Amino acid sequence: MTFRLQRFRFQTWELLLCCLLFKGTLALSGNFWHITDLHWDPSYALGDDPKKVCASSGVRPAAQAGAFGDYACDSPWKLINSSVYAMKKFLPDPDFIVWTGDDTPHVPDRDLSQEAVLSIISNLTDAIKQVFPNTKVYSALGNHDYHPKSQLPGGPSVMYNQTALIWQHWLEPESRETFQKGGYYTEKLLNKTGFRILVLNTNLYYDRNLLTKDAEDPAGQFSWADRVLAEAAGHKEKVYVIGHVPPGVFEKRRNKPWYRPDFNRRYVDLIVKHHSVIAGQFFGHHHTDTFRMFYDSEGSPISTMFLSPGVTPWETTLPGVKNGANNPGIRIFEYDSQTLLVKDVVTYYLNLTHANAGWDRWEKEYRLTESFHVPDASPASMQRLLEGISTDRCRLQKYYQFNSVSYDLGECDAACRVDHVCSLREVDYDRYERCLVTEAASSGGGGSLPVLSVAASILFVLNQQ
Ligand SMILES: *[C@@H]1O[C@H](CO)[C@@H](O)[C@H](O)[C@H]1NC(C)=O
Ligand SMILES: *[C@@H]1O[C@H](CO)[C@@H](O)[C@H](O)[C@H]1NC(C)=O
Ligand SMILES: *[C@@H]1O[C@H](CO)[C@@H](O)[C@H](O)[C@H]1NC(C)=O
Ligand SMILES: *[C@@H]1O[C@H](CO)[C@@H](O)[C@H](O)[C@H]1NC(C)=O
Ligand SMILES: CC(=O)N[C@H]1CO[C@H](CO)[C@@H](O)[C@@H]1O
Ligand SMILES: [Zn+2]
Ligand SMILES: [Zn+2]
Repeated sequence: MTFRLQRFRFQTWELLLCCLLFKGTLALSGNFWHITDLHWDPSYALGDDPKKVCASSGVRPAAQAGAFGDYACDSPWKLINSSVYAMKKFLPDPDFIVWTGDDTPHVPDRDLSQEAVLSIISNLTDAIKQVFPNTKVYSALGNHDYHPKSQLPGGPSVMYNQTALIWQHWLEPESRETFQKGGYYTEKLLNKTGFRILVLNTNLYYDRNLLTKDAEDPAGQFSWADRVLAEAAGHKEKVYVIGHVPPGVFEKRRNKPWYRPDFNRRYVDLIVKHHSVIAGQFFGHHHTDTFRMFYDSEGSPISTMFLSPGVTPWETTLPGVKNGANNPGIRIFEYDSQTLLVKDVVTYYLNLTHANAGWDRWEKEYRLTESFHVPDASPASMQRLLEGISTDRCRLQKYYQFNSVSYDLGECDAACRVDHVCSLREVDYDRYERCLVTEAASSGGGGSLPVLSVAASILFVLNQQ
């Protein structure tokens, strides 16, 4: 009797203690949504001719077109709406939302205008605002959020002004000032002392941007960021950096960088110099699910850039990419609200084929710590994950499936492994080149890879003629 009573009391204590601990961890823990590359195509309409379903498919037929879209097309409104409501369903009250741009369809400039681009940005903004009326949104410009696309200027522009107006209820007054001058801004994260967010306009560094190609520091953004981060260190702040076009190289095609070389170098230097205050970098543009590592001069991992998957399923037209579509994805980051350390990453997705067949259910695709057996998403853990991807076939395959948001369930072969591992590891272009050589040499299987690439080069040359 007494024993049982004692035991019962003990359990009550246990329960109490447990509750207290649980409350403690809850208080330390926050979460936010990251969405990117929604690419709404207002022209999407089902019909008899698969080539006429959407303007964004170009000359490609939309062979599997359904209510939620097609892998050759950008998002119909139904998919946009569905993704925003899925956010509400899985996490209706996030601390904030990170939205990293690209709202308009992949169509020639002649089919858009300043007004058309602004109206698309405005419509998507309204959709997010309607579903999350009281949530702070940090919004970065993508290269498709401008007309003509990718030509974002390194100085004042009517479009920066108009976009600042569309986003004005999300912007502090001082943010609007820098936004009007260069499309970037910084604020205290959620207006809290000790926390900061840097919203960059890295479209200024994109090699397709002809307006900034001769500029040393377009819109003065680098020197501004350097100053803001130095001040952040002085104030003992922790900082998140968000933007659209990432530095480094695309992982789905060899040797495909985005930034001009000088800008790429300068970006890496900025992160290395200020890594002690930077708790995470969140970017888009790839439409794929991947990440990039940054190291100090001793080779220790010091920062991670998370590249979140896009909502649009649109198959890239970039020459040399095989199977370049993806399922629509959205993602929650869980973080330590005292340090901003990223603790976990949970990705949700819509199987587009399923959705079009009447099963429009967003589902959890994976949780980082569960699927890859890492304790958190710190730079050290992400480095461990990268080493796993590099050396373990199973991990590589898992990473590869998630990379396309479970669209491409095929095998990542030896050349594919090198492309992914080197782009994850080396943001610097020269180091990436060297990585290709050393990783190919360590790929094993003797001469099969060189023979294959020689064969591919010959085919390529033949094709050119
Ligand atoms: C958006 O999605 C919600 C939830 O599924 C649905 O109730 C609503 O009708 C949709 N609206 C549009 C315009 O598709
Ligand atoms: C943008 O707005 C600011 C403040 O209202 C104004 O001073 C500036 O001239 C505008 N710039 C352009 C390019 O329209
Ligand atoms: C941010 O905090 C300051 C004081 O810390 C306050 O004056 C200001 O109104 C706050 N801004 C918002 C948007 O809550
Ligand atoms: C998506 O749905 C299609 C059609 O039902 C199926 O073949 C495919 O395996 C599904 N993908 C995943 C990752 O479940
Ligand atoms: C919030 C909002 O204005 N959404 C509109 C965006 O455009 C689509 C398609 O025209 C409308 O259905 C939405 O109501
Ligand atoms: Zn995009
Ligand atoms: Zn982009």
